[in-house]
Amino acid sequence: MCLSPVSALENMEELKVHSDMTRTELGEVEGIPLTTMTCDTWDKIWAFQAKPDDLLIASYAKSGTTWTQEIVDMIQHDGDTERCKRASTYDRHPFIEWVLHKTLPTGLDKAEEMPSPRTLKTHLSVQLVPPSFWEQNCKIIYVARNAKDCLVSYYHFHRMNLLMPEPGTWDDFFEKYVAGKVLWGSWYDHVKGWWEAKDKHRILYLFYEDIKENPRREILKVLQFLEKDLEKKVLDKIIHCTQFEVMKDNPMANYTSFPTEIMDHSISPFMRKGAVGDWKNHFTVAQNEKFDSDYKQKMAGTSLTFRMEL
Ligand code: PPS
Repeated sequence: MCLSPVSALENMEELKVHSDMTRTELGEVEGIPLTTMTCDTWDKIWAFQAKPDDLLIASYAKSGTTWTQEIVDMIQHDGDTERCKRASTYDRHPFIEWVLHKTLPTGLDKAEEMPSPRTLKTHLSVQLVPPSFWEQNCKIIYVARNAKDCLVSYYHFHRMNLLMPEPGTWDDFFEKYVAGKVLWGSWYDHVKGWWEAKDKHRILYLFYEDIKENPRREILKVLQFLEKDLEKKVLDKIIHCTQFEVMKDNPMANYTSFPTEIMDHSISPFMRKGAVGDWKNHFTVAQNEKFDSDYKQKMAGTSLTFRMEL
């Protein structure tokens, strides 16, 4: 079933703001910091039943998830922009471990209601992905972004998303991120864990920097992975519509449909800079040295490499 943009919107549950919606505290599942609401529903999340034709888009937070979601949705809908505007990113692709409020449908509820084939989102570390995804041999697209730009983007996201844990100052957040004491845990363990998994499962591992450098080349990889073939003019349209400036103006992709009590874009827009190398505007020289030496240790022994600038 494919709803027209209007009927899909009419069927969408309105996102209500509740007075007890406040910045979340963190709990832990197997040592990974997750929101207390995710921890409280963990048994259900772990028992989630994936289907063989589910596609999972996975990432560490702020790595280009929304961008990848838009690229995938446009491919799945043959470049039909109206169909891709049927609902916000948040409603098009259920976020399996997310619980906004106890009275609102969870990511799992949305996934369960959704007809197949479903495209789902997660920021979970590979070892926390519900086992049915592996049992069903689902396709997974993982997108990774260099640690420094991810940190900067995550800091600003904590400032503007008023349900995220309190970020503290830039210096505080920097320390927490390096120590892996932030929501979804250590960036280092996340990217390395998924990198190892890609050789054992149907995982397409993409890099934000590569998509930025050459979107055509990377979108072609996604097309091939999804076993789709599109005419050149459709591909050109997808490249155009998934550019940063175009997505920034797309209310169905830029998270402006969220109430300002949850995401306050006047503090920092969700579509903030969309650049590679913005970390240079944030890191002090001392922070950069400290980060680099710690990075070397944490990333020793992996074949995974990142570009911090283009
Ligand atoms: S989330 O909340 O974890 O799902 O965020 P996520 O979508 O992974 O990452 C948000 C960052 O990705 C940038 N973005 C883009 N960059 C380039 N091109 C396009 N089309 C695009 N769409 C989103 C977004 O601006 C966030 O990065 P920063 O550095 O904060 O700008």
